[in-house]
Amino acid sequence: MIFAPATLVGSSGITVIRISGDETFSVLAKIFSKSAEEFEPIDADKLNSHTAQHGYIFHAGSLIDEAVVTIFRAPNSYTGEDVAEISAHGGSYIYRKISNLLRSSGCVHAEPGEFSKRAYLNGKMDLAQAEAVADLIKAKTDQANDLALKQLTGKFSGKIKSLREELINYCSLLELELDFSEEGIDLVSKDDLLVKIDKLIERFNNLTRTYERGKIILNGVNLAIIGKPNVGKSSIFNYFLNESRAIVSDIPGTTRDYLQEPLVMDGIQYNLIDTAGIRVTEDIVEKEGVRRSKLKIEESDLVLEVIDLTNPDPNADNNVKDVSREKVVKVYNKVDLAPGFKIPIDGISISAITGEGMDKLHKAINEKAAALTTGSETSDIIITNERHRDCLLKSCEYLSGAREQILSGGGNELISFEIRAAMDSISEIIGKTANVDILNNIFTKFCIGK
Ligand SMILES: Nc1nc2c(ncn2[C@@H]2O[C@H](COP(=O)(O)OP(=O)(O)OP(=O)(O)O)[C@@H](O)[C@H]2O)c(=O)[nH]1
Ligand SMILES: [Mg+2]
Repeated sequence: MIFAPATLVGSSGITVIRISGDETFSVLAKIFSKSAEEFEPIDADKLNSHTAQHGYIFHAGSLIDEAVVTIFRAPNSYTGEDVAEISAHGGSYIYRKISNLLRSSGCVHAEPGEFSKRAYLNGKMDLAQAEAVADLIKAKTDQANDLALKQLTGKFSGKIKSLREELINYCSLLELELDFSEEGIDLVSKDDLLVKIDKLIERFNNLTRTYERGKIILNGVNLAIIGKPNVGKSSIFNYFLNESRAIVSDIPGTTRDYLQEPLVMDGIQYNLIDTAGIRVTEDIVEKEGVRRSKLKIEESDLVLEVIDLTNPDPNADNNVKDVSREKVVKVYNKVDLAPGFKIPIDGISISAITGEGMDKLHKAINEKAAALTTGSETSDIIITNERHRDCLLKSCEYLSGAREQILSGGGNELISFEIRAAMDSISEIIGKTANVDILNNIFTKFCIGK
């Protein structure tokens, strides 16, 4: 039997503690009483599923808390096992008391994602749906939430299942034909099969291509603010976050390491990154900072190239020479000091101090980010998970193998072998062929209590 807090523990109205396993209700009977005066054990068999029971938690005859317990009897629960959810008062003291009580009654603290893992193992959801639970919790925007919901409600799994069935169908026909080989009966036209496999490869490739977009929607657009020291990068970073997060000073080289903060603007999630000013330096720490800034330029989806209007660097573009133009937003900062300075037209002029031009900058960034998150693909399903993408790529390789076999006149066994392997690879997405390592890798990334 496992237990874990399903809500954050601390100063809050309530804390929900979830228990799952065979003995859930007999444990509950040992600690839960309908009377506050003294401990009166409840009859665990009389706790009907999908009811909320009001009562009191006791430990060795002493009252710990007043609580409501929600009852879910197997198999109609999240995990498919008997589940009780104790809604106790918030606060770490009460949680500690109840968790000690549960431990002494034979429960063990759940591993991260263990409830969802049990739900998967008990057939309550497939692997892609279980992964969607984690994505839903992580989602910060409408788009990310929609994608996770599509996956959670089985739309994505349905698509994978139908692709899988198509492959099973081809294998069955190829294998059946083998049984009739002596009679020379042709059940499958190899030309037709080739056309179908080509179509499948195209569909898989289309799905795989959606990953770049899906990843950005789910994890956010990485937006790095880069430029020479003292141009105002940290000031812009703080302006966007609306707080004094990064140290700002007129000493060039103030920011030594990059800083990263989440930010949602116009429904798009960003990971905003302030970087160390790029310059040639002998200072070992600053050198490392500059190296990291360059790395961030490579890793980012968008780059904000900042130039000081009052002291423009003619070689500034060198820092982004390897980045495609669609990814770069060029800004001239300190426009409030503009009188007397020529304002170039190849960028947006802003002031991180007065806020001038910030609306324009905001719009330019959002336009570029929107282009990254809205694609031209025909598929209505978007892949957000690297594991799913890898399974599809592997499957495509086997389909290409089947294609080769058909073209080189390979026998039905060889063609069918490749198609079966392709099928196994996509089955891994929904967990039909996933091994223990894959499961552990997925569920340990979940939060406690989910
Ligand atoms: N007048 C004016 N001053 C600014 C503006 N933006 C930044 N500054 C000033 O410029 C100086 C440098 O700003 P920072 O934001 O620390 O610059 P940085 O690019 O992060 O510098 P490093 O961390 O050293 O690379 C500070 O004194 C800021 O107050 C602006 O729009 N107008
Ligand atoms: Mg800085």
